[in-house]
Amino acid sequence: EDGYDLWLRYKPVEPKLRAAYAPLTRNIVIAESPTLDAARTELQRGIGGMLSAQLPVSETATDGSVLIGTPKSSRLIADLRLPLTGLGREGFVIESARLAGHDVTVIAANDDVGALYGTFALLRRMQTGQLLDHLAMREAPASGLRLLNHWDNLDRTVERGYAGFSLWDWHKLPQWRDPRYTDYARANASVGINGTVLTNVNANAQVLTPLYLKKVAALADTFRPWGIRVYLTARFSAPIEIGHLKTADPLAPEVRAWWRAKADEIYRVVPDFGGLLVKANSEGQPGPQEYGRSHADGANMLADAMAPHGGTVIWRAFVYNAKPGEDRAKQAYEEFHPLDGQFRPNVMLQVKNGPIDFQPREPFHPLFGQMPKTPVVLEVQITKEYLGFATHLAYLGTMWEEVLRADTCSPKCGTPVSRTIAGMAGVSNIGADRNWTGSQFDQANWYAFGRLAWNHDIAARDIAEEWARMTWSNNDSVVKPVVGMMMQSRQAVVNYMTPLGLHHLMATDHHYGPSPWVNNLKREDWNPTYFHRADAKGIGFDRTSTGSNAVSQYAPPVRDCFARLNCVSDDDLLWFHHVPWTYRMRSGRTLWDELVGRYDLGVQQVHDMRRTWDSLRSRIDDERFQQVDAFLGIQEEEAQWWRDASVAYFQSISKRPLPKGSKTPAHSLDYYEAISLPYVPGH
Ligand code: BDP
Repeated sequence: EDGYDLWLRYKPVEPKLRAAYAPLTRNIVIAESPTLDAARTELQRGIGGMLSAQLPVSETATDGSVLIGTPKSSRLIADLRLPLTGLGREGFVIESARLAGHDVTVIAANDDVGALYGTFALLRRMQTGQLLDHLAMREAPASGLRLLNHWDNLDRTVERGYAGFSLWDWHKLPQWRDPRYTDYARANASVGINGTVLTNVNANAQVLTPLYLKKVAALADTFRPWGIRVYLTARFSAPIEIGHLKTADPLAPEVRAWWRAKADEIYRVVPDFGGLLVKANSEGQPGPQEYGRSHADGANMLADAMAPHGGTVIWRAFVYNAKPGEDRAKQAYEEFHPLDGQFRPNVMLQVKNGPIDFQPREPFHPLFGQMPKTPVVLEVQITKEYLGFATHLAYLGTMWEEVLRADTCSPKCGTPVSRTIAGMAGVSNIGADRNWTGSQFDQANWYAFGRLAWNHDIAARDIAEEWARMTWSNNDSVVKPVVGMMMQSRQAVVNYMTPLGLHHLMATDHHYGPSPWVNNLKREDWNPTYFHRADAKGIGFDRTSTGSNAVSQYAPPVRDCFARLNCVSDDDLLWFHHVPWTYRMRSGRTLWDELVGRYDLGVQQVHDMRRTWDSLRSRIDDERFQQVDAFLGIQEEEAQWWRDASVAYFQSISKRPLPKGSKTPAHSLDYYEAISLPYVPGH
């Protein structure tokens, strides 16, 4: 058990369940197609593992048959006349049915891929110990785009990757198709992920050359049966770099022609290519603004090239180059809000969950709900760039649930972010490590991303429980403590890194460890001091009308709440307000005491997780147990480091005594400021 099998372990179930499942899974009635073959092999693998039984293919239905397919692929399913309308291509029904006098289980869909998703849903039921009688399930995805974004470079390094090198072994493709590609696709399909962007948003035009497109095609062929389309990132200056044009101006006829020809070429090798993801005019990436054109001009030009093939252009809203004195949090809204309605129908706008950059906690991005004419994709970061990399245990289901449920009040209150989006994109945490994600618990974030992208309303706790049952054990004595750890883990990170709405206090560039004191970087908005603004009187970024007025970008009821001290939540307080150290919090403590208290709590929470994990020693297989145990040890040390460094620094500014019971940091501030790590992964 090294974690390779993810949540698809298919371990033998307890005898009682085996007795319940066996009569209902005697054989499988299924037609042949690449996707139905995938469904069949997966079900056979699952039954083989869980029930130690074969699942033979049968031509006819008997008692205990599992029928899988579509009305088109199966006469029997067609005759059952199941209610498949409204399910789209990807939805499915699972029903316990009676067929010619036999008790059978039917997994039916309009398209093979829906049948595949239904098969995984049935397997999940079994893996989580639920019964298979009287089934009447009906599911369809909440949105059509459920996309992983790999920030993988062609040299196999991964930007912000903490799980080893890239899975894509470009050098050996297309001839060598690593079997891991299929396992990757299985895992994605099992949670409904239906697209993958293979390359980094900080893009390299080489991937669009014929040499690489052949390799891309090999990956696309491998993923296709599992319902996954490939996408690539497009470097906006590619016409110059690989097309030898003098310009990449989106309105120049030769540039438009070049991209049209490129799109034609891509679709010749990958007929179901998903589309292009673009980061433009952000952090040094080229874009249309260099030619005096807008984001819409750039996106539409690419969209016109893709349209004849049914391809999509996903344009990122993560832009910043704020001028001195301007609030970086406002820039995306300012640039994109006026463009609503100007994009071609095959353009989607991909917006990060919060207005700055994947911080442990941010308020939701003001563009959600406010681009009614543009399909908006919610982008979250699965890889934990700002949450302790692979070693810190932080279950992000709770973070994404928080943003999905945030009320945009656009067009009216009661409109959560989940109801304003057309898809979800997750920056992948997957690499070539045996356990895929760099740690056992980070697998849960891949899993939770897929589940929430499929169904924006499932509770993070339920997802954690499913995952824990499939990954660790179905025994409640394991599930309960594991879920308990997961559910408090992200808040613990917030507490020991950036409590009460603080943000961007991480070390320069690689973002590992605390550096709230940094104030000398070239750009104002790279400096932690720019974000926390601590001074003798208080701390926090005033984003109300007396400050940057970023609150004005939200719908009035949201704006008014964020702007008022008696309405804004403690969690967002210092994001929106500069508050005196002596300010009385809801807890009755002063802000200073509360801040230190949160840092202390964060450390305590990690300590508690460690104790909980230790109590599971005898119930978890050794290899995985040891790794988690060691990582929690690292996390505890580093939580203490974060707490001590931050408290020492803020105390040097507030000049206030620590609250009673709170310990003096182990070292002086100079010691923490002098820490510098020469080699840190992922940047
Ligand atoms: C930031 C990362 C940087 C990415 C950027 C992005 O530090 O590596 O390129 O996001 O999303 O958080 O483009």
